[in-house]
Amino acid sequence: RPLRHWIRFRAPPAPLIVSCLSLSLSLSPECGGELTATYGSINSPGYPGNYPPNRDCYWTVSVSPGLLITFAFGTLSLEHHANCSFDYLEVRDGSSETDPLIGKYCGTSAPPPITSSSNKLWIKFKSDSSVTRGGFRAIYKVGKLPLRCGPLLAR
Ligand SMILES: [Ca+2]
Repeated sequence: RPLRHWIRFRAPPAPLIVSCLSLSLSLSPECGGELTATYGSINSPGYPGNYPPNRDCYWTVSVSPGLLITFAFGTLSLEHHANCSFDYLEVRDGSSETDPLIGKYCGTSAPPPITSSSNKLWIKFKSDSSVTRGGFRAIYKVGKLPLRCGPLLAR
């Protein structure tokens, strides 16, 4: 008898159904990924349509050692906020969210092209629960290290 009470409280049917529905909706369209080609592009989920709310997308660009990555926006249109606290694109100089922040972007003011200091970039797109815009599209390409780093060019 105590067991029946426990089950009734721990598994209420209605909230379970709701959470399954919202989970499947929140995963489409897909976003994020691991990029290893010498050039490529990334865009917000659903681009050029509005991105969906409540998304967290992660991309890593990882190319051969000795190459640097230049990352440039084609378009940027995210919900505006003074500190980009709602929807934003975050770019870090490395392979994880603990690497140095290059920039956090929102609104429509796309920055000039970014160049990494190594062969890896980490990118995150986040949207909050309300107000969506057209999103972003960005391209990247790789280039060799500056000539002063000559020995590394020998790879
Ligand atoms: Ca938003």
